[in-house]
Amino acid sequence: MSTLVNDQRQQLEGLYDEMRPKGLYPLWEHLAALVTPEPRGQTKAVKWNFSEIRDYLMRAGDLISAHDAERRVLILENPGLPGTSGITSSLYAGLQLILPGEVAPCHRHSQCALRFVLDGDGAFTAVDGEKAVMRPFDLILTPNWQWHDHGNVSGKPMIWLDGLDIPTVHHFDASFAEKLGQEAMSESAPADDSMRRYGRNLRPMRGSTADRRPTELPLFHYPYSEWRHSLTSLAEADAPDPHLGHALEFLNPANGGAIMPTISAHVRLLPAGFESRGRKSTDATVFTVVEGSGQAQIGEIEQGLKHGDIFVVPSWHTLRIRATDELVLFGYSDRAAQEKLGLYREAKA
Ligand code: GTQ
Repeated sequence: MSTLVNDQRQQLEGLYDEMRPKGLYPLWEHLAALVTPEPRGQTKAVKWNFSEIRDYLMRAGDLISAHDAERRVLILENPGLPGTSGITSSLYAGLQLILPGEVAPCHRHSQCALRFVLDGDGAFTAVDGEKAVMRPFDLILTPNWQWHDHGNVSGKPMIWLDGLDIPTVHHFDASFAEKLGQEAMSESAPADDSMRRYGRNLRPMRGSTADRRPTELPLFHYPYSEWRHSLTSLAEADAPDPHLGHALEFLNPANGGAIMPTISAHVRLLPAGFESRGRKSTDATVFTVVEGSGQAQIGEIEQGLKHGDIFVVPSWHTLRIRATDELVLFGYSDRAAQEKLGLYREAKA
């Protein structure tokens, strides 16, 4: 626009002034910011530490019950996305606390959720009346519109990471939610029924869990004992991928695709001393450090990594990870959604 002569500029500004109240704007002033040659999001490469959040969460636990809060959760909001409750532009993260004897009452909503256990052992999430016993570093899903309640029958506080697609559902203005009206749903199946039927790359030929759960998403529990065993075996059998380390994606056994329509999740193991090559992708990813320590370079930002850290790798930021000791990470992203929309890209540095 700088080549325009003053008079022309003035006339254009006059035109803009007249149009603005009518909700009309010149694309030629905005095009470069709207259709960018590469992603230019506001999501920042930030990090939280679990033990610090835990202290705040326990203080909240003294002040409000899980029942009164409905969900007693501290939201991890990205400082680049103030007011959105998003940890990335499409995903949400929170840490949820359930104290011994408490129940987070049964509800369902359009949002998909995953739970990744960080502290405590033996609480449960019930999905449509089927309980999954939650052990450290287990992954549990509550797919959209499934009734779910959480209860802590163990003697210790239970804390997990909630990963939801709240900003995505908000973006589409497609949020519905309802409460069951009773604390817990009555049991519809024995605990771990789905895992027994679908958890080992098999599926029942009849009498299926999918008779009462959605056929397209029969499994909702991926125990640490199993995924860690798979990672160990992979690491013993193979050299690490130079960009990812040893990485395994959690799959939906019904179709071999991502665990939920909007969220993908994976784990990766980086051997002690391993340094990954740079890689970037369009799916901003939320990671938590399950085991070990190291260093992440995320674009221009360096983050030290230790057990309990939760950190964000924004879209199209090159990630390099150095493992000091054997490092095990869990990560989730909106890759599942982006692939369906034809948006997903990745590049190696
Ligand atoms: O457990 O259902 O962190 O509905 C945010 C919204 C957890 C849940 C969150 C939710 C839940």
